[in-house]
Amino acid sequence: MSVKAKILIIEKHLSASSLFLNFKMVLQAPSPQGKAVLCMLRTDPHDHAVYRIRLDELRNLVEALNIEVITEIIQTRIKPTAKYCIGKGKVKELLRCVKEEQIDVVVFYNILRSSQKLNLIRTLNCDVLDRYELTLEIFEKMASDSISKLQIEAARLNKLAPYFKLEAKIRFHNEHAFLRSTGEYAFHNQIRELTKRQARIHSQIEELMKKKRRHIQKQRERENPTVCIAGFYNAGKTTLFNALTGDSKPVNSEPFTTLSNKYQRRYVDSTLSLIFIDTIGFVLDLDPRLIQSFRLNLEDVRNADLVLLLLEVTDDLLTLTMKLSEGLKLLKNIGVPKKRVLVVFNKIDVDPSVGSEVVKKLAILRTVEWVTISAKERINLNGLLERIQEKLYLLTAYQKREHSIRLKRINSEGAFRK
Ligand SMILES: Nc1nc2c(ncn2[C@@H]2O[C@H](COP(=O)(O)OP(=O)(O)OP(=O)(O)O)[C@@H](O)[C@H]2O)c(=O)[nH]1
Ligand SMILES: [Mg+2]
Repeated sequence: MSVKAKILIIEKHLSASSLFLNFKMVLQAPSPQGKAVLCMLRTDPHDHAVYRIRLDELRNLVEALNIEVITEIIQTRIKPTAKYCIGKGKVKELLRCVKEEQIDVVVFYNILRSSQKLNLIRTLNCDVLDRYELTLEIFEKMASDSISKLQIEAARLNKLAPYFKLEAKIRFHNEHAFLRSTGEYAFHNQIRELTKRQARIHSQIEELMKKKRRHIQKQRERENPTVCIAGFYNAGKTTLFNALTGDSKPVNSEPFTTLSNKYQRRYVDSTLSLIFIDTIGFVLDLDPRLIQSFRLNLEDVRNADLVLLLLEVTDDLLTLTMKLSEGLKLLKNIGVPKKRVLVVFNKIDVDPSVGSEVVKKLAILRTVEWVTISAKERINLNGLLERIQEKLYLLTAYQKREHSIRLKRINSEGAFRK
């Protein structure tokens, strides 16, 4: 069902009580289908290559929803317009294309403001999604457990609440008093219900967060080091998790096969066991609101003793460079410093010579530690385990040293104050 159709349904039901029921229906509506146009506003006129990688990723995500991509419309402009994000002339071109090709959905790479989305839907008369909403559509398709569903709903409400508020406000202002009109009462009622729902989900997530922190604390007390496998979707995180722990979690070439974290112990020897954690995949230009909504998953990444940043050596050099620097930046934003990261280049089985060549060319690798493997063909997994142990040993030694320096400093400050 298209967003336009969903809005029409809401507009048909004018009683105050049915308004909220319909709002619920929109949140649970089926994914978009059919034919799509990709649209992007390129704000850097000197960008001749990176935008292509971003658009290709958008295309992959759209195709993962079984939507056929008919064409792409790109505009270069320093600033987005307030009304449509792209300029008026481009909107006309888009409208022509939507009509001629009978397009069902226009997918924007740029994140749209509520007013821009509403204006585009009204002008184009078809469904309009941005990168954030598209990612959520895929999450929804792949989600099977209640925690993932809760986090998806939180993320959806974060983005959709302002849109619904705007939509309800416009309708309320355009409406005349009549027997079945929604009126001011219904508008405020809808906003109140929305805010309540957001607050309820927020407190449920906070409760789960407390539980998770207690669990992490217990794990720390037992002194089992945790190793988190992070990276972009499809990098092979679950394949590596299964290969290292003997588990058999689902592996798939579709994006976001893993949504909720998976845990498994691996005994390295009689004295050491490691807890491996498989996590949700990253996407390029991850929206901070999505990070915030998935903080339950990311708490494990933040608290892990070591994070493996998994990358596909099969990507071309530019994509690999982008993913590596974005991945490190994302981890830093979550609270994981570079010294706690080990970069792992996966899929070297595809073409070992290309793999080593690409890795040599990545200048950034002078400042990070890395290793090459094939999770699927189990190449160099022992080498990876050795590096993990080495790094964990250094990190604990480092942490102990930092701790004693901090203690000394506190003691000396105390002595000085006396
Ligand atoms: N050739 C090759 N393919 C691999 C390797 N590791 C994983 N794959 C393939 O890559 C695809 C994605 O693997 P997953 O393990 O599901 O990747 P993921 O990172 O867990 O993906 P998400 O859960 O979607 O984030 C699958 O088709 C795997 O068979 C590898 O070492 N070599
Ligand atoms: Mg996975």
